[in-house]
Amino acid sequence: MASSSESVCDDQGDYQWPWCQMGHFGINFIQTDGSKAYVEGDLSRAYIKDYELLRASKRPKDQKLAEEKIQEDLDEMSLKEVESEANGDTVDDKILDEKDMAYEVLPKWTSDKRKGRKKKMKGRYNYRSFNEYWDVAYFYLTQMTWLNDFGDQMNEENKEKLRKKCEEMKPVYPIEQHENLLENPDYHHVTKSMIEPKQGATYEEIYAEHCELIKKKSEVDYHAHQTKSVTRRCKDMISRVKRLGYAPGFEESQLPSFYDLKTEQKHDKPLIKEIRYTIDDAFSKKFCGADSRDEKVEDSSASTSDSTSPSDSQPEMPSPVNPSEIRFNFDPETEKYLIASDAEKLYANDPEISKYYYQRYRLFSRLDEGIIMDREGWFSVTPEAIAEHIADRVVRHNVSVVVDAFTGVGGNAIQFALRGAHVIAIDMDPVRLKCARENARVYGVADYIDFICADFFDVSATWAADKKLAPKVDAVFLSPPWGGPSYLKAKEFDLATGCCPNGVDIFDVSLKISPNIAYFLPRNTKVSQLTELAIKAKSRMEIEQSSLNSKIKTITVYYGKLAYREKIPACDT
Ligand code: MGP
Ligand code: SAH
Repeated sequence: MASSSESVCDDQGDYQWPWCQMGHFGINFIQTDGSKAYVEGDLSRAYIKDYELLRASKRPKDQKLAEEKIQEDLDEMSLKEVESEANGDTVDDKILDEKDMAYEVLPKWTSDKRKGRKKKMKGRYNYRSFNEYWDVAYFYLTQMTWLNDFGDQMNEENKEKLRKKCEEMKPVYPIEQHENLLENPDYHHVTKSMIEPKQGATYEEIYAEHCELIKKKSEVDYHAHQTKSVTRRCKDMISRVKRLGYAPGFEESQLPSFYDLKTEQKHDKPLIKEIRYTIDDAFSKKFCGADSRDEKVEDSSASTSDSTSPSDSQPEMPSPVNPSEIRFNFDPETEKYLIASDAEKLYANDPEISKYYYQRYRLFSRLDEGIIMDREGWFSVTPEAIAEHIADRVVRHNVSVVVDAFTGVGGNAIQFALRGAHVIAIDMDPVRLKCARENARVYGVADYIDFICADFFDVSATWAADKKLAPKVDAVFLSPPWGGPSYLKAKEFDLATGCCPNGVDIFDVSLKISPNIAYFLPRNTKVSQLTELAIKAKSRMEIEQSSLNSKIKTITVYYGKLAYREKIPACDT
């Protein structure tokens, strides 16, 4: 089901931060309408570090503690470096080791021939068809069973000769049921019991019939074995993907249990289809109905107002205003509640936000130069180093116009612009969009960003309805609300019900603008749902974990030409 390519960290030198392909997968789907689809993609990880920004953000009373913690981390890192250097390893070797570990946990294609890694595992070879198996096994199967049935009629010398020849011709990877035919009672008296009543048959006729019978029986056993092995590999895949820190999106218990071999032997139809269907069914469950978006918008406003409502202890913040009355120029007098460097006082009794305040420079390294943010901005802005990396991934040769569909306070839009893209920044919240514009000014890139205060769904519909209004867009970046900081409470994040608006609808709408999509999501988002989006996009995909100082913080899923495929030339800057 999965394999890894030959080269190691191919693009590593190409991105600003070390990047590693953790594994490669290919999944066959049989959808509920019976149609087939195939998705190929990669699991990857970006190793981003921002210790300096984190260290600078700590609260004074925590300073000593923070220094010690960071020092510990740094010591541990340098210790590891010293240890691995002593072993002759380089930093690349360390990533290589991690990749190798990932490689080891992911199931491999049988054709994958990594030097020195191929182990002979009995019964583990995956033949492409029964015919392929029969080609390598027919001599052993027909002759050994002939010996089982008619050996008593041969002299000892011939018997021994045939037995030896059979052992020589035994396939390297026989299926489990064929491991030891001499001892397997199922393969004794197969022909004898059926043919003996036919009086007067010649040995040639009996032999021909014997071969037919053994072929049929072997085919049934072969399919039973394949089904069992697909189930086992799927279970392996699920648990190994979990071990890499992803949320597969379905449980091992959802896979069918091993079937009753006795009953199955009555069918001579390949069973592999059935098991695939069951697995794919788990992938291809229909998402909520078409109206779910409207519900979500309502939910979203509910949860937004919830999550943004100032806590009792907070200073009074202005009540919502009519968008038509919004001024897009920031007024430091009337809107001082937005000034990020003053947030310590503003959110003193709001632990949810003070947590972010004490990481403030990792959000915006230039925070003290006039950055502004509202409450939702604090917990949803993309940490600067991650946003920088995403921009590095997205803004390459052929990407010059990026739509940031959920701009928020501008964490990503600013980095796309700094990287040289022209950005169309959309957000339906006028206050947050104002923050984004002011923040872009702080970073000197406001002139490279068009700000549109609107619902992304309306913008997309308008562009789709009138092509003359639609700009030429190279890529769409999506970072919608995840329903507030509680998104990690559930074991797995559901794209459809967790995002507001519905994360699947968002993707559908984005596809109308560009096939090149980067989707910024919780680290516990169901892989199965992300894969389903790739079917819609008819594209490859890459699920990249952002490891920030060794903690997997978020994921970014790339579709279309943004997904890892081969070395992409870096931007000429
Ligand atoms: P977090 O909730 O701070 O997780 O979010 P963390 O750091 O694992 O929490 P901890 O309690 O384990 O320390 C991590 C990052 O995800 C934030 O810095 C944001 O960049 C992003 N993020 C979080 N939320 C709730 C949202 C959201 O609703 N929308 C978007 N686009 N990003 C979010
Ligand atoms: N990446 C941003 C954070 C985005 S938070 C940053 O780094 O700052 C998600 C944003 O989506 C919020 O600002 C919210 O107002 C906006 N949003 C929610 N629904 C929207 C919609 N339908 N259309 C446009 N923006 C929307």
